Amino acid sequence: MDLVGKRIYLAGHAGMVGSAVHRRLASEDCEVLTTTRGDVDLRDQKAVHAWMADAKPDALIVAAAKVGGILANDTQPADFLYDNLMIEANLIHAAFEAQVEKLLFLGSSCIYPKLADQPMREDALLTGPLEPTNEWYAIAKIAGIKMCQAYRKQHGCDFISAMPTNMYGFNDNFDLQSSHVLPALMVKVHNAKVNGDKSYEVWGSGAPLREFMYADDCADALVHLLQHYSGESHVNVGTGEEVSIRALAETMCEVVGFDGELVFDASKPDGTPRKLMDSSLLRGMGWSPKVQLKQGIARTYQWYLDNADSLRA
Ligand code: GFB
Repeated sequence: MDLVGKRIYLAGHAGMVGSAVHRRLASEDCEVLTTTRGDVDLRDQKAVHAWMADAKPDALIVAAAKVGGILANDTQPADFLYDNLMIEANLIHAAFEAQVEKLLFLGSSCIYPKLADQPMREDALLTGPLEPTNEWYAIAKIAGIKMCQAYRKQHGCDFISAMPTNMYGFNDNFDLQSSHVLPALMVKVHNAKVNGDKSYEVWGSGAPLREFMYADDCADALVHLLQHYSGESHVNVGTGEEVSIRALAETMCEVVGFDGELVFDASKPDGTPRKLMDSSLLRGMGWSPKVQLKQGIARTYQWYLDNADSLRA
C-alpha cells in the first residue's frame, strides 16, 4: 500500500506500540487519525461502527488491546478475553463495512503452543495446548488472526496480521503488579539503587527464555508490512535473539548501575519455558531490527528517568 495522502486510523495510539507507530508514521506523507477512550470505547459496537462510518479511513492499524504481564494475564482472564474479543471484532467488522482498504491487526507470540518447536514458525499455530497463564489473551488474539483470514476469504478484504514478540520501550506499563518483566525489573533495580538496598526480587526461577524487541523497531516492521505485505498468513515480528530472565536481570543492573544480589521468588510462575519466534518470513521481505537489547534498555531507562514523576502521579 502506498501511504502517501492516506488517512490511517491508529487505534491504540497512546499505548507503547501505538505511540511508537505514531512516531514512525510521522515520517510518512499520510494523515493519522486517533481516538481516545473518552471519544470511542472500542468495546462498544455502536460507538465503533458510528465512528468508522463517519471517518471512513483508508487504513486501520489495530494496536488497541488489553495487555499485561504474566500475573495480570493469570488473574484477570475474563477481562483479557472479553476486552480483546470486543475490541478486535468491533474494529475488524466496522472496517469491512466502511470499506477500509487495508487493516493490520496486532497479536502476540503467546498465540503459539506452550511447547512449540523453537524457533516458532507461523505454521505452529493451533498445533498444541497453550500456556495456561495467558491462554485467555492468546485465544482472543488467535480469534483476531482468524477474523482477518475470514474477511479475506469471504469478502476479499486486504486484512493482515502481525505477531510481535515481547516488546519494551517508551510509554510501557511500569506498574509492578500488571507490567511485563522488562519494565518491572527496571523499576525494581532503580528503586533498589535509590534506596541503597543489597538485593532485589525477580519472579520465578530466572530460567525462562524470552525474545525482546524495542517498540520503535517493531513499529518500523509494522509500517513495512502495511506497505509491502498482503498475505493470508500472520507474520512473526521478532529479533531472533533470546535471553534468560536471569541474564536480563543482570543486564538491567549494568544499565541502571546497581551491583546488588538477585533474589528469586519461586512462588511466582515462570510461564512458557521458551518463546523464540522464527521471523524469516519478515526477513525475506527485506526488513531487520536495528536496536540491540542493551541499547534499547538504556534508551528506555532514560525515558523512565525523564518521566518517572508523571508515571507515579
Ligand atoms: O513479561 P512477563 O510478565 O510475561 O514475564 P510472559 C516473563 C518472565 O519474567 C516470567 C519473569 O518467567 C516471569 O516470572 N519475571 C521475573 C517477571 N520477574 C518479573 C517481574 O517482576 N514481573 C514480571 N511481569 N515478570 C506475557 C503474556 O507472558 O507476555 C502475555 O502473559 C503476552 O499474554 C506477553 O503474550 C508478551 O512473557 O511470560
